[in-house]
Order: sequence, then C-alpha cells, then structure tokens
Amino acid sequence: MTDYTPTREDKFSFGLWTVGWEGVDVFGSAVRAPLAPADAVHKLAELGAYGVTFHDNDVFPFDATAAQRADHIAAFRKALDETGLTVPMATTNLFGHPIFKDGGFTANHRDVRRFAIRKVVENIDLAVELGAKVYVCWGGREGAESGGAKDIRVALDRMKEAYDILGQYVLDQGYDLKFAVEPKPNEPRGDILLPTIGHALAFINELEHPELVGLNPEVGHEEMAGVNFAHGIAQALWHGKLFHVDLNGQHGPRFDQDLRFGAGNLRGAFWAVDTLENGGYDGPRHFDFKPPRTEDMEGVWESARGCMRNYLILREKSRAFRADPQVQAALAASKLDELARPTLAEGETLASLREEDWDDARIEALAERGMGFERLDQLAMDHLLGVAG
Ligand SMILES: [Mn+2]
Repeated sequence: MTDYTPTREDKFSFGLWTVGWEGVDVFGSAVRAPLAPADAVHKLAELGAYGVTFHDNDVFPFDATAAQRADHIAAFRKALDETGLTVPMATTNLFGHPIFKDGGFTANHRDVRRFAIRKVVENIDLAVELGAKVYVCWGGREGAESGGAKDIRVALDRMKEAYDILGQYVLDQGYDLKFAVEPKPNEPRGDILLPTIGHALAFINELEHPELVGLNPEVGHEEMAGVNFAHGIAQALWHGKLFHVDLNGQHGPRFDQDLRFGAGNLRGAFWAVDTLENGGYDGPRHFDFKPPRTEDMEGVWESARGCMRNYLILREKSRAFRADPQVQAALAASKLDELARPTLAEGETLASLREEDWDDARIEALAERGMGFERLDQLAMDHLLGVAG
C-alpha cells in the first residue's frame, strides 16, 4: 500500500499542450492564461513527472524569427536542466495554422506538403538535441469531410512518401529516433486517415523502413472508434510496435473528451494498465488529456495529479488481481493456461490432428462446459472496487 505519490521511476510524462491548454474549443474562447513552458516543466517536476513532451509550436510560435525561436528554446532547456526532467518524445504541429487546413503530409496542395516535411525535419533536429527517442506523428488534419475531396489511395502514397523521406533523414543523420503513428478516427477532420491501430499497423508494413515506425495509440481515440483500447495495445505489443502511449479518459464514441486518465471508461483503464504492466511495455506513461474548461490553474494541476494517481491505483489493483490465489484458480478454470499452449503438439502435423478420434460424447462434454468468465470478471470487479479478498 502506498499513498500513490508518483516518483520518476514511474516514468510519467505530460505534453506541454495538456496542462498548457487554455480551454479554447469550438464554442468558446480561452478560459485560462497562457502557461509558459518553463513554468509547466517546474510544476510537473514538482508533481512527480519524469518527462515532458512538446509540439514545436508549444515551445515557440509558428511565426517566430530564428532569434525568437532560440530564446524560447533556451528558456525551455533551462527549465529542463533545473529540474532534471527529460524529453522522451516530441511531435510537430501540422494542424493549427491555416496552411494545414487540408493536412500536411497528404494536403492536395503540393507546396503545403513540402512545407510540412520541412517543418517536421526542423523539429526532429530539436527533438534529438533535447534527447527525444520517439517522434510522434498525429495526422489530425490528414483526411476529408467529403468523398470526392481526397483520393485515399493517392493520399496514402503521399503519406508513405513523407514517412520514407523522414525515415531516411533519421538514418542519414544517425539519429537514435523512432516514429510513432497516432491513430484517430475523426476530429478535427470528418474522417482521418489511419483511423485506428489496425489501419496504422497495416500502413507501416508498406514503408521503406517499417522498423523505424511504430504506434502511439491513445485511449480516447480508440474508444471514439468503439474498439477496445487494451486489446489494441496488446496487438501493438504483439507486433513489437508499441513505441509510446497516450493515456487519457473517454466515455465511449462521442467527441474527443480528453478526460484525465481513469475518468470515463474506468474498467477500460484498468485493463489498459494491466496490459501495459504485464505486456512488456517499458516506455513512458504519457498523459495526453485536457483539463476541462471549468478549471482554474489549481484544477489543472489537480487534474494532472489525478492522471498519475489513477495510474498508480490501477497498477496496484492489477498487481493484487494477478497475485490473488482465487484469481489464479479462476484463470486456470477459464483455461487461460491452455490458450498459451500451441494447438498442435511439438512435431505434430495437421494429418495427426485429423486422425484423432472424436465421438459424440466428447463433443457434447466440450459443448456443455461453461468457461467461468463471469466469475473471473467479478473477481476483477471486486479488486477494482476495493472489496476483494
Ligand atoms: Mn494524443
């Protein structure tokens, strides 16, 4: 039992754009004052985070001169040095400026695509300077609102072209940096390219350097598509492609809520933590959320604190669940150990499988057997609700 105070060993990181969100949404203007990146870094360090992540234009404005850009970066770097916070990941804003109204890598306008690639490369240099190992690409504006507006097959050619150029750049520079695609089904575009983990995994296989590209799945984005986030990250892990993760909260398929982690689908959050903790993921536990517009800065920090606290509570619950002898018995009764056994025995062939005797009694016995999943799931619920044992 702990008091759920995070430490740097927990590897919690936050985007500058999360706690720095001023609350501008489709229906309303800013409700909070701008937060200087250096102030965010200091406060996040104090709260127990180990890392901070950024879009280029979280640190310096889109229209900054070279000198202004250098000043903003220096102030950010000073805060990193003072606190010891790391920058595990960085990304590019290819969505805010009007030039990106039709996307960056897949904009119909060729000049926009050329500008977008140049913008990413400049920020990759900065990301590497600051120590980032993962470069996230969220293509929020890569998509369309109507069928004729985008030839999807051709747009995917351009998407591949961009990743191939960027991958080659990283190899040529000798950078220790990998890319992580962040899928999302819609918002801000009506339909976004690479809408789910599965679409992105298939796309990666078509690249010149698929080994350089993995995934940054986000809880809310997958739930907006109505799919199971824990299953999605489990499959990404199975492919060796879970390079990073964005944790937040969402109440099913609706607008992108970006709630703090653990809010929204709490059972989903439990299984997400269980999967991350037991599935071989050792990267940052990165929060990509938006403290609601209702909050002042005190509420913003409460929300950030809550992300980490909820993760630590759920991690403890997951460990207790896995260690519980009743759960272990229930897992065995539900045949999880058998699922781990190959269907053919060592050296066996399909022919020997087909030679096996099957009588009606054996088939009936298997058909009648219950799987015990309700018992197993209730044990998980008991652990989650704090009444197990
Ligand atoms: Mn995200």
